[in-house]
Amino acid sequence: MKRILTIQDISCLGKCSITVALPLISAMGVETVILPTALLSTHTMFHGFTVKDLEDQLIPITDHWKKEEVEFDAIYTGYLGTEEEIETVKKIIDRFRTDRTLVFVDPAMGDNGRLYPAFDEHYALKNAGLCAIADVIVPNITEAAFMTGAEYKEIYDESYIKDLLSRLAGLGAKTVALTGVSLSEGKTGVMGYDTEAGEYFSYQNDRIPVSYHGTGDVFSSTVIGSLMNGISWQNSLKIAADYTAHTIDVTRKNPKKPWYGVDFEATIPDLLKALKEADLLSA
Ligand code: PXL
Repeated sequence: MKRILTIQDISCLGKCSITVALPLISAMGVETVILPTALLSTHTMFHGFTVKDLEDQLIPITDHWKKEEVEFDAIYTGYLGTEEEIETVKKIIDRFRTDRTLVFVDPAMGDNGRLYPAFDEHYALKNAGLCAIADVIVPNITEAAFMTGAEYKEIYDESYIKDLLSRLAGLGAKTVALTGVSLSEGKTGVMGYDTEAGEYFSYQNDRIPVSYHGTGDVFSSTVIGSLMNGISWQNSLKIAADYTAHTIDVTRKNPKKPWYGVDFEATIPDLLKALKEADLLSA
């Protein structure tokens, strides 16, 4: 069984970061080791949340793992609360990376043209430094613009997206994928670029006119889970885009949905079906 390490916060209530990554990636048949960077009562879209920084635990925990000679097939990082955490995470990647470790970075820090309340432009540049050492990165357009100094646009064409992809590639990652890319009216999806093969990949779904918290984490967890199942990066992006769109649709139709996250628990069987079909196709 493949084993991945995911480094992000635990938001006890809120369906994001580790409480999405752990169930989803485990359900996809991949052992998921967690390194919690902070413990929050809820995610930061709630008012009055509590937060306990766990920064001082990161090195002691990983020291212990080193003694146990544990190895990871992938390291997946998500929301990291502070610049210091980013620096520590870079050191941890350095310590555990081998020739066969896939380093996957979701620089979760903003959306819709704005950074989340906890972050500023300096933080975004630190995250660009983390993306530089990754094999695969999956920012949205907001995060890409803040990390590369490009203008954030809501109305754009494919050449704007290709320019963002080339700026992201310039940071250093091998495969770059932009999420929340709309290439025609009523559509949304993902566009990726493999710097080694010089290949683009684009996939669009119908846009569902609602927005829920945690969908970026659902998308990223599904991409890394698919990659660990031996699925190509293009098909992994497609499976994740379809699964995220499907989960948003199911959530939207639930009259009793909580406001703070999506009903990914209800759609896990559909994800596993898609994964099985992809495996069969590539066999
Ligand atoms: O889903 C991203 C995320 C993760 N963790 C925390 C957050 C957010 C987004 O706001 O607040 C604590």
